[in-house]
Amino acid sequence: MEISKAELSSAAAAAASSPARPTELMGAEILVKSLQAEGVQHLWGYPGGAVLYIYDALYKQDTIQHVLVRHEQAAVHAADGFARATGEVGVALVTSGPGLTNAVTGIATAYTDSIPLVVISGQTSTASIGTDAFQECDTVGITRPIVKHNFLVKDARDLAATMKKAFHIARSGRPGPVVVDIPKDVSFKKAAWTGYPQSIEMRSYNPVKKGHSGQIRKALQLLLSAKRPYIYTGGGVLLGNACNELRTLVDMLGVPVTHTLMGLGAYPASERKYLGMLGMHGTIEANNAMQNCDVLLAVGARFDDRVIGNPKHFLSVERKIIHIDIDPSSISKRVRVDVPIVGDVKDVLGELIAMLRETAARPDAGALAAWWDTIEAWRARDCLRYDNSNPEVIKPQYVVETLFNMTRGTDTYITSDVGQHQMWAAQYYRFDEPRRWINSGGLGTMGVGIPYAMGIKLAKPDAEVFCITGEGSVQMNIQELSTCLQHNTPIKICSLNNRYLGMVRQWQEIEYSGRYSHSYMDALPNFVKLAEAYGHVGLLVERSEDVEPALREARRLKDRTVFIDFRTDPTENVFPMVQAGKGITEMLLGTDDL
Ligand SMILES: Cc1cc2nc3c(=O)[nH]c(=O)nc-3n(C[C@H](O)[C@H](O)[C@H](O)COP(=O)(O)OP(=O)(O)OC[C@H]3O[C@@H](n4cnc5c(N)ncnc54)[C@H](O)[C@@H]3O)c2cc1C
Ligand SMILES: Cc1ncc(C[n+]2csc(CCOP(=O)(O)OP(=O)(O)O)c2C)c(N)n1
Ligand SMILES: [Mg+2]
Repeated sequence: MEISKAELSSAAAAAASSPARPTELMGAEILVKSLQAEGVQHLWGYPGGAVLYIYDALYKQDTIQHVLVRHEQAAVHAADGFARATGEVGVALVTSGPGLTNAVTGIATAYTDSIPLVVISGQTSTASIGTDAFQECDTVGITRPIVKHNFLVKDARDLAATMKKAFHIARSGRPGPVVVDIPKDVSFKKAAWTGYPQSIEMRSYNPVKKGHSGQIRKALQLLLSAKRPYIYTGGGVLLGNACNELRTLVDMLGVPVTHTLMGLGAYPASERKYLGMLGMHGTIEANNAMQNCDVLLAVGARFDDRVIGNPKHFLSVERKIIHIDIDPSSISKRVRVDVPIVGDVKDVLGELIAMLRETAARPDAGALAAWWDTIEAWRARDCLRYDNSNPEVIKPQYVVETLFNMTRGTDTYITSDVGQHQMWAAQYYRFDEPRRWINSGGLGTMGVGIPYAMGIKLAKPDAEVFCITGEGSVQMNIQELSTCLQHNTPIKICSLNNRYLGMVRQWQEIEYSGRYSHSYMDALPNFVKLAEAYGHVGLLVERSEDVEPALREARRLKDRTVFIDFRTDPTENVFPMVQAGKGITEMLLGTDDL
């Protein structure tokens, strides 16, 4: 089998003019042809016995670039980062047994944030399944709770249709990861190839797109009658590519808007109508507006516990809630809502805007002005202010702010890991565009930062990709620095090195009376030398005045991966903070509140 770019385009032309002549192909070849038919250009993976026929088929084609990672977890994270930044389905390939179990964290991470992935895993041959064969594991069983769907392909004749289904399920409705487990003999056996299916029928899977017009009209009436309206949006607006619709709606109504950690960039952060992120580390104005609004429009957001805080406190006030979500199981899951609308956010907001255009009615201008006055008073407290007066100490917030000021308006992607640095990145980098902020929210997986960045850089070679990380998280997938070199994905790693598992230390300080049990990062490597050992550039920054020059130097070295080890204030905490069990307006604003 030779599947070249030239063959692909002539095959497409031939398919359009005459019915395809069946040819016999190996399962592995059918798989590769299916990926090509899906337009897959990048694939992250790691070989092993059960997938060697697939690797052989990949060897004989030139349209899909395979990236050899150093750990399967990173393969899935890289595919996931690619999917988050591009909106396309990310694809990863792993071998059976340990290959798959290594991929589990990546799959679960994508699942909790509703990211479309197809993960292909090798499996032991069909005849040996269930015999404790070498590198056998129950992939379908292990991944069942962390996938949107999974398949075990038992016959090469089913491969093309299964791949078609897998891609369709991953990207439609509420997106999510799909695992396709392929036994070795299925990738070896031959079957007739009549071309990739144009369409597939799945009677039991028909996600709703269009919302109920009656419910949308009710929602509009509520919004128009509101005295203190508020729009709270989440990852669903980005996943549904509905940022233009959101922007139109917010601007037509003139109402305040907030985003969850997963929704940053949906509405430009530099606009006044944006109140900042809400939730555990949200701004005063975003959280107070959430509690004090009289009509709340929730769009593609799932009322996470980090967003509403103590549910009793959240529900202790009267407000009407409208909830738009494509997944009926998200609605009234954590908070009972008044106007549920099941549908795709783009369709529903489109219809809402059309109805709004048909009427001259608008929210009461006087009431809205008073609401804005209240909000501005909250905003005036400037809750993200921090003390940057000591030049001997690098404040982590300052690093992020400086990076934002330097890259503002450019084609820049920011990935992060998990911890305090993640929250500072979310608070101080002001995202004006969607899909520029790539992080793990639901599972909170340390170790995603580098793989996310290298996945994005491959898809967006002309963009600048920064990974804001911590010295704890970055060590969880640091081996991928090697992949970055081999596959030429130059990224910039900004490690806010506080020598602590800072987020853990912060909780121990506040909730465990300062008993710092195993949150100190001792015996750290020399990150500069480590970066150099991997063939990259390492920079050490210990003074505030060197932050900007170091970032400038990293950007100047366009084609190099640069690791900047910023030695930041070890005891800085993330504020505002809503403690466990507290209401979202009961925020700690600084160390004085402790
Ligand atoms: C250390 C740490 C601190 C955190 N602190 C905060 C915090 O302060 N504030 C905060 O907000 N989060 C915080 N998080 C993240 C939090 O855990 C959740 O991941 C996040 O709040 C969930 O965001 P979301 O509601 O937008 O849901 P997502 O997980 O993004 O879910 C998206 C929703 O949209 C729906 N949807 C998907 N596609 C469509 C479509 N096309 N049309 C309609 N609906 C669609 C889905 O069904 C789902 O219900 C923190 C995480 C960590 C690790
Ligand atoms: C895989 C994994 N293990 C443990 C945790 C719990 N956890 C959350 S934040 C954090 C500390 C992160 O430390 P670091 O990367 O240095 O970031 P900092 O908080 O210091 O900015 C830990 C251990 C996690 N989120 N993920
Ligand atoms: Mg740290």
